[in-house]
Amino acid sequence: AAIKDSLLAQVAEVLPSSGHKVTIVGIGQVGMASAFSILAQNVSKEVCLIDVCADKLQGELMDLQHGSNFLKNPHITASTDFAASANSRLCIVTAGVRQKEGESRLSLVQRNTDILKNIIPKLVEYSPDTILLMVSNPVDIMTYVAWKLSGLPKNRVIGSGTNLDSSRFRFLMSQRLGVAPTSCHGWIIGEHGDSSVPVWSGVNIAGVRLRELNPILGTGEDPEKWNELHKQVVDSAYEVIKLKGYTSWAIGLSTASLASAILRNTSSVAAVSTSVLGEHGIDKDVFLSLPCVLNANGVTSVVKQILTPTEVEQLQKSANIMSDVQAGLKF
Ligand code: 6V0
Repeated sequence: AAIKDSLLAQVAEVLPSSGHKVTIVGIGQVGMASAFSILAQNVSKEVCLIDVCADKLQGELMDLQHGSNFLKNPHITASTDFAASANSRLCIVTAGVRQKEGESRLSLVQRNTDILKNIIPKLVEYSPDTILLMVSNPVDIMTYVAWKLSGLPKNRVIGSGTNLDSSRFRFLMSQRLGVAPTSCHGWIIGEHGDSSVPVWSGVNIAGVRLRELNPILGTGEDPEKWNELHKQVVDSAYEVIKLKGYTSWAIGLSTASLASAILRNTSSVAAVSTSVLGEHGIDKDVFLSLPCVLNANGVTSVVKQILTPTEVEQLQKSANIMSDVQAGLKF
């Protein structure tokens, strides 16, 4: 008899799935940073990688599998065939082109829309109950495109949105104040990109609103120039891309934290891209980030933030930009 049979007396079948399967489409810098964060934090132990590049898939698969001893015995698969993604609870889409130095996210729009046409219908075919988490840029438009292509209800098509921008903002705030980012409360909403909106009116530590300490916080007149923080957030991706060619670790961690909220059904609030028609007076059918309650049913509520007239105006401007870009899309 084989050693396995001499060693083990089987008493029951192993169940085929944990019910927490995550598929990641696109195994470039962002896809792999997301996969690594999800596995290292044990957000899911069942990860399927999909890409068009078979050799790279095999290489990344083996490299991750060789780390299994340091993880929770994950079940990792990799394929160019979407059949491998079947029965995923969550599909994260990071496939597509990224910005070159100095290029804006919006310039990628038609190229990445064409790529999504080959991806989204297949994901939904194999996992009709899935939640889609879009990361490819321009992420707000790609979330709208994925919603259109998928036929899924809006609550189950989510963009990673300004969760990353908000994290960048909270890091910069923490640097100024010497308080941990998790205790620096500040939200960036709207477009993940050049027209994002910092909600200065709500920025607080332990409920102490910084606007009460300094009523011109975030404006051009503020001698402490807190508005520089938002400028730095907007410039972050340009800066990192100029220095290392791409961004990866922060977006990977951001993606894993959203995946955790969804798979663990936590109902935590995160700034993600969702349908904003009717919110804050927006009359366009576009996706932008607002603070959302995230759980196993996707986005189940949008937090009605109390915004100033200037913040509402900026948000509506973001919505108009998205709507104009969407009007020119061919799909
Ligand atoms: P990358 O390293 O070039 O990887 C892209 C991957 O997509 C490659 O492995 C390609 O082979 C793969 N790919 C291309 N077409 C297909 C297809 N049809 N099916 C499957 N796979 C395909 O890019 P990187 O990982 O750096 O960026 C990926 C996307 O994420 C870009 O659009 C970025 O702009 C975007 N980002 C979004 C962020 C966000 O906050 N939402 C942050 C960073 C980057």
